[in-house]
Order: sequence, then structure tokens, then C-alpha cells
Amino acid sequence: MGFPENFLWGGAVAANQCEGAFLEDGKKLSVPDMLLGGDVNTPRTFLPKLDDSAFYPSHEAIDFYHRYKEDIALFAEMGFKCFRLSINWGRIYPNGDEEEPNEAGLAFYDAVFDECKKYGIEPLVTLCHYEIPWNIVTTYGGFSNRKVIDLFVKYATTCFERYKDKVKYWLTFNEINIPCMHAGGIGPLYGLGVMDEEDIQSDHRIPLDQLKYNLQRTYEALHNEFVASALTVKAGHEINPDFMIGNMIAHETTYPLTPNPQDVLACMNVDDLHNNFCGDVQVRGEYPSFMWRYFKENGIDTSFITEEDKKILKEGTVDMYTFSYYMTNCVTVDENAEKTSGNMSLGAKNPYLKASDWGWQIDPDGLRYTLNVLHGRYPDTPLMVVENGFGAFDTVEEDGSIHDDYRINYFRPHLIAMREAIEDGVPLIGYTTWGPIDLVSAGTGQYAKRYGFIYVDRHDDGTGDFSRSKKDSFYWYKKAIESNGEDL
Ligand code: BGP
Repeated sequence: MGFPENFLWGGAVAANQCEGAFLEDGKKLSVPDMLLGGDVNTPRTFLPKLDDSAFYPSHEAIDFYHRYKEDIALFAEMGFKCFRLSINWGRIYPNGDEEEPNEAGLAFYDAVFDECKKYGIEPLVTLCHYEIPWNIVTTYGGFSNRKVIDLFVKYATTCFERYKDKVKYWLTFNEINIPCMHAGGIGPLYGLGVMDEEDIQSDHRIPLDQLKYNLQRTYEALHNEFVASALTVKAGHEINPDFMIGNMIAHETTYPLTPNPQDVLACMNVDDLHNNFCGDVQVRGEYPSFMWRYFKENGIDTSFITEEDKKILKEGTVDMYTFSYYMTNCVTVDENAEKTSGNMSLGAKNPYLKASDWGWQIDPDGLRYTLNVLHGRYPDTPLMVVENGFGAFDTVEEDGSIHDDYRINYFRPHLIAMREAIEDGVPLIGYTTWGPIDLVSAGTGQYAKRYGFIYVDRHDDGTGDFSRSKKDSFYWYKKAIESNGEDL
């Protein structure tokens, strides 16, 4: 059987991690613009008063804003059918709350979508990939303020109206479930624009994992974001009934570390809170039963969930379930079990798996498993893997070549796993690798953590000329797409 004929092969980026031009053509500051880089061992830091002498990676990123034509041509050369990117909210409404949108920002994305069209590449657009305007954080308290629901829906509607004939595939919020992982204040800040007032006023660097965190406020804000997402889906369908609008979940696939039933239950609870909660709200349109128990046991007052909101959630369910998949983790009640890091949350180390230099455990079989589990849970919903990739240090040889066989070795079995899942009957419609071109890492702010098939000459000390070059994996992925996933 193999991959379906019209399978959406491609790659995914986020505006804040690739565009740069952080104050150009009317754009103002957004959350990622306030963050400094980290490295393998230290998290990113937040510095509220912009310091001219500090290096903020998002400010220039990889300069996609000026080089998108060259980059899209390279994607086309690899045979992309689909390109996932985000619209930077702050380019359209720089403060998030203006009456009228910023025409220069709208025109930029017109040009990007036209360039995609030239090569027959279908854009898949994330409306919010951590790019919350900074003014929304400081003036409104992010999504903890219900007014922000309307501001977001207005922004989304502006995009839908403008690009309704250019873009069919949309996602509302990137990795909406990150705030449930409780990795300190990083989830609420990235995902919800929620930050403690004292931290906002701080005059020194704060490591992201030390930002203050409030459970009640986080779940209220997340609820408002669900409502914003559902209203957006409804508005999108009214503007163009052909739109396919999806959610986006950071899928943290978990296994019990041992067959101890307590580990199995603990694993179930993590899976429910981290993955199924947000998935259920967006696909089934209601809060799952286990969350009411969770709220009660954690002293969370749920009066913010109104009857009217429940109706909106039911009416605004998504057309497809999309997710990021990088690794799997184990869960155990044994507090002494060895830990490993991951995409926002810590898990117990799996003795059967190898990991990347950042401790992310490599598990292609887990992708087949995840796809099957998701299809079982949401049998009527098409699935799409919209992020998957391998962050690694790359070495440029003297002749300019980059032999990244470790990256090819990561992708090959993941593609096979998807093929197997399709054989299992999973309705998988597409696959976009994370960072087809090197970009700024979201978690660490590093350039050195590279994901691309295309190398970008830019480094953590601010050097580099931004030139692009092809890694070995570029030719490998091209072949994979050309053969529709047969020749791997
Ligand atoms: C996801 C984000 C992306 C991306 C990716 C890799 O959480 O949606 O923005 O960055 O993870 O993570 P990192 O950049 O930390 O390696």
C-alpha cells in the first residue's frame, strides 16, 4: 500500500525561529524577542529590558524574511508538496490590539504564499507559534484575560479573509498542551503569554525554568485559548468551508518504565494530562472526565468554564489532528529512576533507546505506536505529523560538504514507521520535518542545535554570513519524496 499518492511531504518552521527582521516593516516585540540563547546544559533566559549588548537569536534568526525566495526554491528542489510556517501575529497586529492590520505584514505573507504557489507547494499555516505580541503579555496578562480571545479571533479572521484563496490548511496554536507539562513558567509564557508581574518587572536575567508559575491562572488561560481556537475554527469554516483547520499537540508518548501496575497508572495519568486533555477538547469538543478529578484534587476553581464556552468548544472542533513527535519517555513512581530530558518535560530513561546530544530518546517504533493510539482515540479524524526531526551538531568539511548520516539514520526508520502505520490503517495525510533548514532552537535558543537538510552559516556568537548549503540529508530527503517514501 505505502504512502497515498497525494501525501503532503514537506518541512516545518516557525516565524520567530527563522524570520529575523524583528522590528521591520511595522513589527513590534513579541515574546521570543525577549529571550536570550542558552546551550546544551543551560536553559534560555528571559531579559525583560532589552539589552543592546546581549545576543537575542530571534532578532535576526536565519533572515528568512529577506531570503524566503532562495529558501522556498531549495524546498522545491527537494520536492516539497507542503511547507508549514507560522504567521507572526506581531507583523499583522504589532501590539496585538490595533484597530487596523499592518498592510506591510500582510503583504509579506502574500509574497511568501505566492512563492509557494509558483512551485505547487501547499502552505500549512500555524496562526500562533509562540509569537504572542509582547504588549499582549504586559498590558493584558496574555490569555489569562478574556479580551485576548477577541483579539486573537480578530487576527485569525484577518488572515483567513486575506489568504482564503491561497491557504487551505491551518493550525490554530502550536503545541497547545505545553502549559500542562509544568516545566515551570516556560509553558505559560510561550504558549499563553502569561507571566508573573514581578518577573515582567525584573531587571536581571531569569532562566526560563525559574519563571514563576501559577496553576489556577495557567488553566484559566489555557481554557481561554481553547475558546479562541474553537471560535477561530468556526470563523474559518464560515469564510471558506474548504479550509482544513487543525489543532497541534506536542505529543509526549509515554511508556510505563516497568510492568508495576502503579507505573502503568502513573503513565496513564501523564498521558491523559499531557496529551489527551488538549486533544479531547479540540477534537471531541469537551473536557474529558479525568480533568474534573484533576482540577478538584489540585484545588483549581473551574467556574471559568461557562455553559456558553462549552457550547463554543462543541461547535469549533478541528478537522484534523496534527502533532509533533521527537522522542518517547518513560514514567515511573520510583523517584530515584534515572531521568532524561525532552521536549519541555522530563521523563525516566528508557534502557532500550539511544538519545540525541540533548537527551531526546530516539524511538521510531514509538511513532507507529503513537499513530495507532491516536487513530484509536479519534477514529474519524485525519492525522498529520507536523514536526519530527533530529537536533545535532554538524561539521562543515573543508570542501563545504556536510555529512550528516546521523540525521538520515534518524529519519529513515521514522518514515518506515509511518508507512507501517498507514498499512495498519491509520489515515495519515502528511508529514513535515522540523527545521528543513537550520534555525534557532526554541528550547535552548541555540543555532548549534541544527535540524536542517540545509545548513545556514550562522552561529551562537553572532558570526556567520547566513549563506545556505546542502547537507547529505538534502539529497536523501529529495529521493524519499521523489519515490513517495519507497526509496529510503
Ligand atoms: C517544538 C516546537 C518547535 C521546535 C521543536 C524543536 O517544541 O514546536 O518550535 O523548536 O520543538 O525543539 P528545540 O528547538 O528546542 O530543539
